[in-house]
Amino acid sequence: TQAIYRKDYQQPDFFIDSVDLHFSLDEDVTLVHSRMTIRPRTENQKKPLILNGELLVLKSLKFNGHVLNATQYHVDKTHLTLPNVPAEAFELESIVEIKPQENTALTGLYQSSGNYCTQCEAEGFRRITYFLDRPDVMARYTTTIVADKSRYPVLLSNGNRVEYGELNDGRHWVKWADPFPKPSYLFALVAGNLYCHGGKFTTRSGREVRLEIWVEPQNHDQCEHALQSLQKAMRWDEERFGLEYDLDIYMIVAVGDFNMGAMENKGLNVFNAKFVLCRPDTATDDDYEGIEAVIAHEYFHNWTGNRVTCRDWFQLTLKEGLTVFRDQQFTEDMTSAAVKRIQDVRILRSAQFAEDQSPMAHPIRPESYIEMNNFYTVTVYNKGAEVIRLYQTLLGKDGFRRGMDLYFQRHDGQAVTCDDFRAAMADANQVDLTQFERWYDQAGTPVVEASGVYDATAKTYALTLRQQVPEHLQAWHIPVAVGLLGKEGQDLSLQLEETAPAKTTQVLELRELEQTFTFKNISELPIPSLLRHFSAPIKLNFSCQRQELAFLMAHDSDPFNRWEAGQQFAQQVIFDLLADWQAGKTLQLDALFSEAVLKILQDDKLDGSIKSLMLTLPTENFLGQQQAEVAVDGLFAVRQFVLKQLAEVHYAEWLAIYRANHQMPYSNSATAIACRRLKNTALHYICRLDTPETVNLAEKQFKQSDNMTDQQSALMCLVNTFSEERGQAIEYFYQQWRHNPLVLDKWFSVQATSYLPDTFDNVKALLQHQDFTLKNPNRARSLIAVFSQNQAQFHRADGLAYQLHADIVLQLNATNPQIASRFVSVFNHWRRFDANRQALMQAQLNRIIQHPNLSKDVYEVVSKSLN
Ligand code: B3K
Ligand code: ZN
Repeated sequence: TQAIYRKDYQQPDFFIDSVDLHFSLDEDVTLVHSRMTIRPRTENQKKPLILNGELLVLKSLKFNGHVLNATQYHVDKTHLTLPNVPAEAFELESIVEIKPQENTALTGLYQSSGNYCTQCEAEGFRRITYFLDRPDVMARYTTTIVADKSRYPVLLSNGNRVEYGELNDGRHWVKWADPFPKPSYLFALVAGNLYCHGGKFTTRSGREVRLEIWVEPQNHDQCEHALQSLQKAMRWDEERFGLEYDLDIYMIVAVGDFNMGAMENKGLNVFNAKFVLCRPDTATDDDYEGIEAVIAHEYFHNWTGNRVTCRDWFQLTLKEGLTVFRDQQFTEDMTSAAVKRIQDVRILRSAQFAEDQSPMAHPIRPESYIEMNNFYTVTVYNKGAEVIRLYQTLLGKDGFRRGMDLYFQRHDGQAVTCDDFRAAMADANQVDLTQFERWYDQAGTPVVEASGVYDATAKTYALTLRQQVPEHLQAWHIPVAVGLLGKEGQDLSLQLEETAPAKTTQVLELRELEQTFTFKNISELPIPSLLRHFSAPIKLNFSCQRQELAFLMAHDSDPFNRWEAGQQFAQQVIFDLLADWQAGKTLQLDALFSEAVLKILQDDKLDGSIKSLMLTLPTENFLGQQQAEVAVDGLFAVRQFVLKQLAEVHYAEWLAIYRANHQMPYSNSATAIACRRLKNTALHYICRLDTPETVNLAEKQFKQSDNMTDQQSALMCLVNTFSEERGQAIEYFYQQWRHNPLVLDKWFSVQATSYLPDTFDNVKALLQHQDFTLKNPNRARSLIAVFSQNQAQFHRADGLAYQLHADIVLQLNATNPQIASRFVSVFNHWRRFDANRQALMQAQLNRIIQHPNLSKDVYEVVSKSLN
């Protein structure tokens, strides 16, 4: 449990140039034979060779062909040390035994549905063989896999298949060679009985690449969307960034047991089946979009991550922030830019801003860690992506592209740092990005206050921006995109200098603590639209009247800010009602808000996806974050009140929208998706009334739909009613889908998201269900993680849900520490609640920290939380 610090980085003493691996896979013990060529970094150095290795049983060790005896090396739980090695290149050969069948942590080599697969990032390769398991050691790999042919007909690894053959004992073998040097975290191996959905892609330089999606045979009919997503991503990266794929084959394997979404191993991605498999009747529209985005993300890593990798794990955002930004841009181009932007900002604000407010807050480039796997966070990923977006906002799309080109020109084949990336952006555009480093080394969400003064005689509008910088920190470099609206809702033309070109959106660069920007020739009192398209990951405070919010909500030409105005409006309304609720007054919905919602409902020009987002209230979770102390019960009650009021007041409109969008036959086009989103948003409002009539509508959709989006939405509605149909639908869905694990996950999730008061009891009962298991991460998340986000039900005042949650964390701690650590993180926010809940959560944290054999993963999170 020792922390590792960024400032302590040192170059490796040795490099490994090549490694030849030989796996003999067996149900009992698997043998891993490795032969490495190793070279000291500097001439005449006298350093011991210290290799990483965990849970390995060393069987033999040879140095330049000679067997070493036990006095010549030292083995402990985490390392193999050779105290005396010569100052020139040498060969080291080892044989170790491992037991993948007992690996429940799902890192290193493990089994899923009887097949073998690997997960090496961040530090899993050391559970396979002794190695310099760090990203700045890049080697050429060859991999031979030997296994029983009938049980493991398919044997895959990175690169190209170069040789294969059969043995006379029923086993066969395949040898793979990867021509690109890579860090160990990108190694992969898969062996099993798998079906291949094949395709191809011709690169813009005319090379043909074979594409293969490997899945368990029963899933053969759920691969086409994944294949098409891959082809789209490959084309897009050529067009947008000039980046072409570099091997002759690209493989994706879907596995049922996986700790996260997917992994970008060179030429052999391993995916959580959830991000590969889909069919209209089993996967929702959001699942389809998720698959396209994750397939693209892993593909984009081939350049941003694999060709240019990280020098050390503190640099993780170098590849993750950049790759998330790239996949966001891809999705913006493939679907709707505004919808995607709103969705991304929602994630950022609900999860990342919350992380910034928690004891786990860290800069996108952390300064220290105990367990690296704890730093695959929304901060490193999603705030990291926002920081990359800032470069593009400051430099323009072309300037950003110039920076990317220079980055690849300088660093292809290298393991580099975030500073190298920033330098490429600065040098390619001849700008000074020194101050920009604050985004990498300062944690927390910057807060900016804005205020404006209109001078009617001078015809100027002066906007003052002030950043609140905590004492130990320095001012950030913040681009704030600004528009000004005239009385008719039109964009005014904006000019800062007489000579500068006028624009309707100006990007202001805030670098000082306080700056005033004066727009000229403004002939009427404007309504400002600030931080358009959320041009920086900050909190912007600008006091706005409800009339102005309603105006922006109806007119802003920036779709993001139009949505944003609606959210702010809703938030004001909810907080005012909360004050009434707390004072015991009767609640009454603000008429102006209700009218603004009606305008959105009736706006024919708005696409259904945007409209749904505009008709969705901020979550309890998000609202709670805006409070000094989360008012769990009050927020729940008030938000339910507003939803029910909107449902009742506009009932006729909801019904009309429902009917108008219901008949559309299934397709996965953007238009069809938009219709389903709008229709299902309407259904949710309608079902708030919980009358026989509304229940009937949901039930009809539930039974008659030909696609999972509609079926799941209807089920969700029914689960929140007190009807008889509720139980029937739950049972019907179970019988229909009990043999499809990904759909069964939805069945658990839907029940865990219910806002009815019996949800905790249901969750407890579901833990005992024959199909529930903590061994499978998707299943565990579908019930436990989903329930822990159900604010009002999870944060019950009696603390029973906390206790149950802690029990589960302790169970998982022993089997899968990565998942345990993710789950325990809900308690990070304990200090934001009332005294009673604080005490209850703290008690569980204390119980966990006193547990013997706590994993590094859980220890790090809980100890920081209690600190
Ligand atoms: N790079 C992997 C994440 C690995 C997580 C290790 N605990 C997936 C991705 O970001 O693409
Ligand atoms: Zn990634």
